[in-house]
Amino acid sequence: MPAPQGTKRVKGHCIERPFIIGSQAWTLDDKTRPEGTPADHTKGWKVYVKGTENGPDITTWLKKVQFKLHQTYANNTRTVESPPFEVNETGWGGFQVEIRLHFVPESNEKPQWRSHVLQLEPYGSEADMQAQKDKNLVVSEICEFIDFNEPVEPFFNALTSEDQWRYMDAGKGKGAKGKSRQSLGQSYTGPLPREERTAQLPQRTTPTNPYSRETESATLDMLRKAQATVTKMIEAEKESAEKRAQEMRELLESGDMLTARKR
Ligand code: SLL
Repeated sequence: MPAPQGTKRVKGHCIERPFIIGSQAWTLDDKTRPEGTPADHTKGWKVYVKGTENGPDITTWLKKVQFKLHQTYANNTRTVESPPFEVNETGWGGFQVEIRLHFVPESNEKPQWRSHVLQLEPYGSEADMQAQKDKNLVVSEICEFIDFNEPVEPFFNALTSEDQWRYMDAGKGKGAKGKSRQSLGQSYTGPLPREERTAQLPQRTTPTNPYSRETESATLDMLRKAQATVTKMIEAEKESAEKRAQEMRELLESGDMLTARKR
């Protein structure tokens, strides 16, 4: 019996998409404090899910996002049905935001969870922290990946179609399904020539976009070096433990410890 229409999987293909999960936070002052903000709320913040800069239209695969906030918030599950997928709030404390990604119906995929720590306080090196204080802006972002393994045919077609770049071509900022570039919520630096469009991470880092293969390989290098350092430290530790054990055996054999204890 043939599979029902739209549920036949495209064998041997896994389609991957990078995307960004992040938050921004700032200290409120009289000017930036929204009306009616509770007196104990010291910070303004937003948490978001967005496509990569100049990447394919994220709504090709992402239908809606649910952000589960700390239970101290009223209606703490916030559902965002269209881009930009973000929640703006104020508060006094950081917490872990649970993020449920719902995919377009034609994907036939179950929702997936991701997690993001809402970072309210400056972090990193002294210099980084100072820069964040000067700007009154703490940005915490991660480039995540999602794999669609053997997607069903209609979804495979969408993920490989030119339509996901339509937002770049269209005049007056209107793209596929009439969405404007701005409303997509992904950053955009101008239409890329067709041959430079990629659904993968771009090759190079630019002043506006740190998420590139270049960064990825530098990060992997850093991790490999750190791993080598840890391996060396473990070896040195093992060696010195072995040395101590050997000294202990020698002491025991010489009988010094026994006589010492008897005395
Ligand atoms: C914790 N970090 O893990 C703390 C919780 C809760 C944050 C932080 C305001 C809520 C409201 C708010 O900032 N909650 O007043 O609506 O236990």
